[in-house]
Amino acid sequence: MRLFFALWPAPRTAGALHDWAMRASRESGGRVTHAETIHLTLAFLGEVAAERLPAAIEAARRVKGATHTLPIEQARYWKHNRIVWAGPNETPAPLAALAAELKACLLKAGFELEARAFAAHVTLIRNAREPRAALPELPRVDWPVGEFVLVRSVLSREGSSYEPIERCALSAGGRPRAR
Ligand code: 2AM
Repeated sequence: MRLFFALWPAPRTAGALHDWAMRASRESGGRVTHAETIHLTLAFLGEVAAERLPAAIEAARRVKGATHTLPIEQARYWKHNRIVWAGPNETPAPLAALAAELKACLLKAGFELEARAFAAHVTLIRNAREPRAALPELPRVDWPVGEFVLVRSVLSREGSSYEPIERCALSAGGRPRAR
């Protein structure tokens, strides 16, 4: 099965991003991500044997991340993969820590991950062309992050569909730092 870990926004956040993407697609064309499938990937596992699923869940449960707010402040076009994405100007420290700890737990559990660094981005339009004019201004979006999700991605001719497998709650203080 094809697995990845992600932050999944509440409908209000997803709706605001989707509405913006619909307007932005006037400049870029392409396929706008449905509101229900908008997400921010934390770690991409790719194809994993079904019997390894419990190990992925166990690794995720070891992660003690902190709840935080993720501001979506910039939108850009990436030529190399033809997407329009939105994300924070700088990755919030609790999000960077969450992605790093998750990666460490997955590696320890024997999963293979891509070497490339974590880049906090939300893909909002795929198969986009370079926007002809400036993208519309983003609405103010402060995404409340209270959990992360292990997701199964099922590819079909209509695109990917996503099935949440396990939700892992973050806590207000995260893990108390060792002194
Ligand atoms: P993207 O949004 O930038 O395309 C599910 O495929 C999610 O995992 C997508 O959000 C995708 O990012 C991300 N992802 C990261 N690495 C990937 C890879 N090598 N192949 C496919 N998707 C990947």
